[in-house]
Amino acid sequence: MAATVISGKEISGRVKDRVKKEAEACLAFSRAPALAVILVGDDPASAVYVKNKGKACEYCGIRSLEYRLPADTPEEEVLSLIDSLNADDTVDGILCQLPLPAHMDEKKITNAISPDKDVDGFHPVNVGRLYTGEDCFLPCTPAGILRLLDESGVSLAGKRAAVVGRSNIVGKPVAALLLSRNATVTVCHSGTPDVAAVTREADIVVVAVGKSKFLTADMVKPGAAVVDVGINRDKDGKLTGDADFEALLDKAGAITPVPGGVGPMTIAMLMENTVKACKRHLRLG
Ligand code: L34
Repeated sequence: MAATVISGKEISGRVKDRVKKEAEACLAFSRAPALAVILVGDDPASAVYVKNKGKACEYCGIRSLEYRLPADTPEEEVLSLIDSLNADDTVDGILCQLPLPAHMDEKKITNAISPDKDVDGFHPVNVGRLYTGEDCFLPCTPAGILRLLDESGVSLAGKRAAVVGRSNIVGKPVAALLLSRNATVTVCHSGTPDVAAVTREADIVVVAVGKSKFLTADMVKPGAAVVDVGINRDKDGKLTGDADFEALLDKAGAITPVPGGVGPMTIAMLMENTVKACKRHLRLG
């Protein structure tokens, strides 16, 4: 039986419709939510993602402030911009699009954002809260993955989950979230001798390694749910994920496509976090 294709486009559309209503409530009460996005340099993929974030803000009624800085901007300049945005009571969320140019210290910049405006959920305070199960800003891609699974009726409690990739922005936090939902989680990485042996046991496979068609059909248990976080561009500029989508259609129970899967959910979760930050700042709800 062919796998269910989980549409991130559709699910993110429903999330954004709800966010839009909440943003209207913020506006009626006081002011629209506001998100500041800092983009340093001219990485073409980052430019696309930031553009998509701006479009989503417009749709949801979130005021978007974009700061596009040249690649050779001194680190201190970005830090002082963040300081002024931290101090600005009309700004609810701040994010600095990654990756940053090589001369900048990503940790230093991420840590400069006030935890109560950290709508990316990258600040160590929010990371710690996630791990200890406290209320926090969840990182957008992991939160989007959980929402995709929930909305598609994939249950997590008691299931085996394999996460392939251990980055701070996807692999590690998605593992923590799956664990918090009572899945039994294994995280595989470049030092794992036999990744396939782990993924074959899993009911849910999340793959975030940045290698086109890394997850092949023989690595997946029949009927498993596959979440593809990869965005790779092939020779002709076509987007491909980290999973062999075509082959997995006949093997998986459910699978997310690329594009139109996790990417749009990342953005929808950012919109949710921004409204959450705004409601807190306004002491609303
Ligand atoms: N600070 N940096 C910060 N926060 C983030 O949450 C991100 N991320 C990741 C990269 N750096 C970041 C994003 O915004 C990845 N990411 C992201 C956002 C949007 C999309 C993909 C990744 C997206 O819109 N994807 C579309 C296709 C886009 C295209 O045509 O290239 C999709 O349908 O998957």
